[in-house]
Amino acid sequence: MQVIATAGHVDHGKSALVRALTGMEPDRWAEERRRGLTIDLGFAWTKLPGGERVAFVDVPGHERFVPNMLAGLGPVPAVLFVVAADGGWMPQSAEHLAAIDAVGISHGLLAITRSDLADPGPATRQALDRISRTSLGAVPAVAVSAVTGAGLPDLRDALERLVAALPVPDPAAPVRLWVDRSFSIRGSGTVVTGTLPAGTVTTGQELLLTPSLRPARIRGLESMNEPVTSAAGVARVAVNLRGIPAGFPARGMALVEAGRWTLTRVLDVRLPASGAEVTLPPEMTLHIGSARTQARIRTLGSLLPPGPPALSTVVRLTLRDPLPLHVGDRVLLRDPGSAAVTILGATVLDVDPPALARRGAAAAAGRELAAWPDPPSAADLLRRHGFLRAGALAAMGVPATIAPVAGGWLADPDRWASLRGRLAELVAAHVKRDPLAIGMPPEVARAGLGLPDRALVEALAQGIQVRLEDGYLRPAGPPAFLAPDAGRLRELGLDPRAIAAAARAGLLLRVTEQVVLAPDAQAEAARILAGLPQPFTTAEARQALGTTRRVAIPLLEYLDRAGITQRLPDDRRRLRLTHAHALVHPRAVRVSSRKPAAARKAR
Ligand SMILES: Nc1nc2c(ncn2[C@@H]2O[C@H](COP(=O)(O)OP(=O)(O)OP(=O)(O)O)[C@@H](O)[C@H]2O)c(=O)[nH]1
Ligand SMILES: [Mg+2]
Repeated sequence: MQVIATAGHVDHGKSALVRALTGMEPDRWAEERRRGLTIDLGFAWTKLPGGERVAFVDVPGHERFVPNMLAGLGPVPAVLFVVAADGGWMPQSAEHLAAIDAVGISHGLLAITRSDLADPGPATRQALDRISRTSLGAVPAVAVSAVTGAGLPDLRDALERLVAALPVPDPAAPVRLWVDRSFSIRGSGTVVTGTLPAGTVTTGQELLLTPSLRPARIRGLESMNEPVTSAAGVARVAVNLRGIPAGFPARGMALVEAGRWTLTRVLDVRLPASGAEVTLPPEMTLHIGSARTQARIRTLGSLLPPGPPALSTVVRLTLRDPLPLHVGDRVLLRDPGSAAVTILGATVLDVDPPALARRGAAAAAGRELAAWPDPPSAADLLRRHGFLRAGALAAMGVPATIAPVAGGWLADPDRWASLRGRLAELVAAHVKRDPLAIGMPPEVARAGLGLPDRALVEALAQGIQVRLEDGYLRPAGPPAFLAPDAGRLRELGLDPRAIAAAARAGLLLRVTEQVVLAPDAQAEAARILAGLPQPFTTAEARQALGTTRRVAIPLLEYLDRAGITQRLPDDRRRLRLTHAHALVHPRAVRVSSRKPAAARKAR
């Protein structure tokens, strides 16, 4: 099934044409029929000669009802553009075409109506010329008369070709059904209708009604007046809802799938660069789907003096009411107050933009976003945000193209690489400041690096010279042997008695009166020395341990006494075999040589 909206100036014959094509009355209200004027959206459908079903959303042409027209046009993939042969191109022809262009609709066809009243030639040429300069491009044109029926078979053929050329949307796409009508049926309760552009709705499914996010279960479904158990976009659907009181839903609300949309009040969008003569008012009406709300406009990166902001390519919008949006959505901005018809289309670049707190942040954001592709990718968003949860990215409508770094977090690769370096520096500095400290608590590192989650610190520590052990971050390898000198020990308030007591408690390793190391230095040294070709010289050992002779020599003598190393007559050393075996599992050595875990717990 496909859904096509009409468009065109008031009284040009849109409703008459829909009636002639479908046999259904699109003007639903008595007042509309009495006045011969469409006020609100009308819905009608038919089967084309080839069997394809097509529904029409018939819009009003009168300028007073442009918001209704936009609500009908918003979610449809194609338009039937109507121009009367005897009327020619008129103001709302232009305004509707501008709206189609702003929404970015690229499929359609032109019907020159009332061709029994005038030569359709001039109106056809005029309309095709205007249409060709928009997102619709070159479209087929058919001259028709709703009164005589002339041209209707050609129009049906043209509709069939149009429908056949329309892309089939993804049935698994996130559901966002903009409500265009709501009513209640005695015995069934609340019903809403809308154009489903993509995705699938099924009876029993639970959706959320925006902006309240009230849960609504689908009790029953109809498409083109027929009960169905599921409907895939593109479709016109009527949804009977459980859990929503009658009178609650209204046009502009949407039924959405949980977790697949971002309900937002602040968004960054890009306007087409259309020259400097257009000046943006401080506030405009934003339309998307069947919704409309007020949007405050802040130009990002305008270098112009104070006053009304000039049209810039990137602006931040703050909405009066939150809307369920995706990155890449097209929104329409309109200034109903302006003398000139102003309708602008904009592409959503970010639905959760960072606050512009710093001086110059707006200009920087403007420059950054101006360079983004259309639509932006996960890489672009991650470059801006640094980190995003996979779920948040999905709710932005952006496919994740890279794997999470930890616990569902995605990271910008450049930011991640530089954070790795900074974490190593941070931990090294921490240990250097206080070599006797047990290590750096990950929470301190998380705060220091400004990360949103501690799991990221743990993931960062992997693959660099930082290890997380017993809940503390320590530099892996050599830095463990940078012993504080006697002066530093005094500064830390560690006199020989305190050192001896701490060593007895397993809180540090007392190699000599002058050399004090971290408690696991002995096991760590043994692990490093086991990696050397045996036997090894004092110089080789010192280099591998990354320390000075002042520390290396007493440490090696200490290891000799502990039976971990053996000093040979030529002054070289080798690891004793038993320990070399044990060192395949470094923890085994640590457990057998000391009892720090218990001591730490006791602290
Ligand atoms: N002679 C002739 N009259 C037509 C034709 N199509 C529409 N009309 C008449 O033109 C008038 C306006 O037609 P509508 O179909 O109501 O026009 P509309 O575009 O739907 O108007 P709005 O919805 O108010 O924008 C009606 O009186 C129709 O009967 C046609 O092909 N030939
Ligand atoms: Mg009408």
